[in-house]
Amino acid sequence: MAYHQLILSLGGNLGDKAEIFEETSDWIDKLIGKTTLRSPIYETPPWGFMSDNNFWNQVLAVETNLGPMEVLQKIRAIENHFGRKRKDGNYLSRKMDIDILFYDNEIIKTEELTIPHPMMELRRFVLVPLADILPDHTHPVTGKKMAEMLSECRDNSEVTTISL
Ligand code: PH2
Ligand code: MG
Ligand code: MG
Repeated sequence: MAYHQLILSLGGNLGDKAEIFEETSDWIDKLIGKTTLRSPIYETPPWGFMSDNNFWNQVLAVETNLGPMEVLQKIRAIENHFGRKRKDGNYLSRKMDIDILFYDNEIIKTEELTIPHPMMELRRFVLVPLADILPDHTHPVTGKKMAEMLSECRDNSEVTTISL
């Protein structure tokens, strides 16, 4: 069966982040597919809300034979395992948030799911790790490469590598 290329953004700012990122990677492997590319992990300030807890962020490329909605269900199962709470319209601190950045070159807009992720161009915490692993990947809507999106991004928040 042909695999689909899924690009995921991982982020969390609560709990033992090293353990949570490692456990998340194991869950992705079991429930979604094999990780083929893994960016460094970055420490990043909370973007779009106030919190005393900095985030860790990372981007992964995963081969999956699941469809986009099935991937979303698995992601929710993993986030729920880490006690994810949701509140309409506001960002909350969390142990783990997994966002779908791309699913092949598909463009999807439903109530539940928008792919490519609509906020990625505004966020250095996404674009820096994304350009690390996929600098030449082309955005299916804007036609821009990831390295180009990063160089055009106005977000100037400080994004620093974590060495584990
Ligand atoms: N996720 C958000 C909102 N703000 N800030 C950082 N630094 N990292 C995130 O992953 C993040 C955020 C919404 O999901
Ligand atoms: Mg998110
Ligand atoms: Mg999310």
